[in-house]
Amino acid sequence: MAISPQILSILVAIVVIILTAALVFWQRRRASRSGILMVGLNDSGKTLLFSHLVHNKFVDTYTSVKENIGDFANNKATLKIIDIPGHERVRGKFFDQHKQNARGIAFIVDSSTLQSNIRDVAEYLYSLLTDQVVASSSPWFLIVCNKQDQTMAKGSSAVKKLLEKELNTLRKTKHNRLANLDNSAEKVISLGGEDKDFEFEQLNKIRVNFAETSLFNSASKDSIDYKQVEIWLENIAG
Ligand SMILES: Nc1nc2c(ncn2[C@@H]2O[C@H](COP(=O)(O)OP(=O)(O)OP(=O)(O)O)[C@@H](O)[C@H]2O)c(=O)[nH]1
Ligand SMILES: [Mg+2]
Repeated sequence: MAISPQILSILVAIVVIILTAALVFWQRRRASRSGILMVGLNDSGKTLLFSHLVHNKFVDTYTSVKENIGDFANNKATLKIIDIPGHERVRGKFFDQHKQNARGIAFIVDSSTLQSNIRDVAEYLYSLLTDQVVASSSPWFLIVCNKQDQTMAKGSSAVKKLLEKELNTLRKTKHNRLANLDNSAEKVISLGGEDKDFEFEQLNKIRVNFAETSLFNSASKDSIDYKQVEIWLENIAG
């Protein structure tokens, strides 16, 4: 039976309305979340960045055992910055507590030790990007390449390449392992398509940006710089 052009155009209009409503609903939901989760391995600089953003000052930090929570306000909105301890044994618990409210995730990397820590850094990043809640709520994502004052520090484009290469390797090993487990009941989130080498741009729902920061330099306080993080926060606040 042929569908008349009038009915067809009504059907198309209904589909467009439903899709628009879904898009508006999804954007509102993201805008209603106010948490910015600061994550990363221990010693990467999360607590120091938290202190600069929330208290506007440098502090001597110690290994965190619980999260720090504070406000970052601008003229558009107030965001809740949550500094999650990097220690492997506690970070999952704190992340799980706050991930539902994450508008953004800032993943802090010590750019001066990345090469030797690359496996651990990539494993942690992989687990976040393939988290069920993260995959469905698609928060804004920022990779903060910290400790740029150190002479051995990698710049953001080198950090991006190193991470992409390691995530590509991880993706292959994890998928091979899963292929051997045919009774895996868990829903598994995959990291981009596998037809070519992994690039962050393949993540179509999660937009990953990069920033370079130096939060401390014993020789000169003038080199403290976290402007790119502030700009990212301003952009995602509204
Ligand atoms: N040179 C230099 N040192 C930094 C920088 N950022 C942080 N640090 C130092 O790195 C060390 C760790 O910083 P924290 O902010 O405590 O690190 P963290 O990520 O909170 O670590 P955990 O709480 O253990 O997860 C401290 O001694 C900081 O002073 C930086 O940009 N440059
Ligand atoms: Mg800390």
